[in-house]
Amino acid sequence: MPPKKLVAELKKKNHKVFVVSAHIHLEGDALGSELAVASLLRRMGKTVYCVNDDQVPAEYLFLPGIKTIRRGAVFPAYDAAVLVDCSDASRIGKLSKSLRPDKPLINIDHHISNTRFGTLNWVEPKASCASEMVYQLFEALSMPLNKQEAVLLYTGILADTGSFRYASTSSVTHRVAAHLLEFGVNVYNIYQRLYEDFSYETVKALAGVVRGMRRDKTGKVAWVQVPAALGKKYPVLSEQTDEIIRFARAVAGVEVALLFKEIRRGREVRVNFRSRGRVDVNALAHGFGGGGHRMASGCTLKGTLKGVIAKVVAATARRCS
Ligand SMILES: [Mn+2]
Repeated sequence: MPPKKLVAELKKKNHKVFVVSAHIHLEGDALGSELAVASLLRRMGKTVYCVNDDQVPAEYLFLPGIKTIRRGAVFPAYDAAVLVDCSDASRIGKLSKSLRPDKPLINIDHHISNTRFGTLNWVEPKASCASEMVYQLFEALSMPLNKQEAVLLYTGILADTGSFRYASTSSVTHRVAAHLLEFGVNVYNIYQRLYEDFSYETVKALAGVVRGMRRDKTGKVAWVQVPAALGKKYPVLSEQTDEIIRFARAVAGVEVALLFKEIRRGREVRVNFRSRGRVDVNALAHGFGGGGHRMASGCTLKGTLKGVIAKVVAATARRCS
């Protein structure tokens, strides 16, 4: 449950204007928890601005309230800021520069690598996702959920648990999800929006990425790559990290699956790590300046696609041996 101090902070009368944000590379949990927090605060009588440095992926445009999100690099004037699903303040991108040191910064997150960057920190590494935590925030404030908020939180849970498959899925997760369904959430509709709404061309491109899968000589490390040109042509490829990486993780004998996405051609590569359980990929990503969870993590590295792959695969193979 959220710390009492955090609940009190949200309630403070002199906190009239809130800004709410989440990490770049927006996905279901970031968006679901951000919009649900914003909705909660508005119902408490606050003025709320949702601002993100990154664009909203197409498959999430159905989320209730998605149009209230502004894309920008600067926050408007505010009394308090809430960051959700961020292990570090830098995860909100350029916006982090406009966080005001004289204003409260509320950190709600479930990453084990969280740096406790806030003036108030609520970090639950055991929570399956930030949305599960925001559900508890509604409870702590005795604020009954509405259907829109239930859709947001359910979408966050679905996205971050890999549709209730990952080890982070707990009995709490299922209990929360069960309660959310009581508000009339259409499970099948949300599933289709997230996972069965790709264009024919996109699925063919995805098949090409899977065809390009490689593994090291031990068979413990497998990886797929999305060069910048391909990512630009099919943006979904750079957003559907889990959908792509699961092919590499599905190979028997693989301990760690990797996805390399070239963000800036020849200069910058995003790396996603997924573990089968034995190797702590949070520690692995940490070694490259990133982080995340024990089973799923990421980092961003400078260099060419080829160079980054060689370096990261070698480091990963060492951890697997
Ligand atoms: Mn999350």
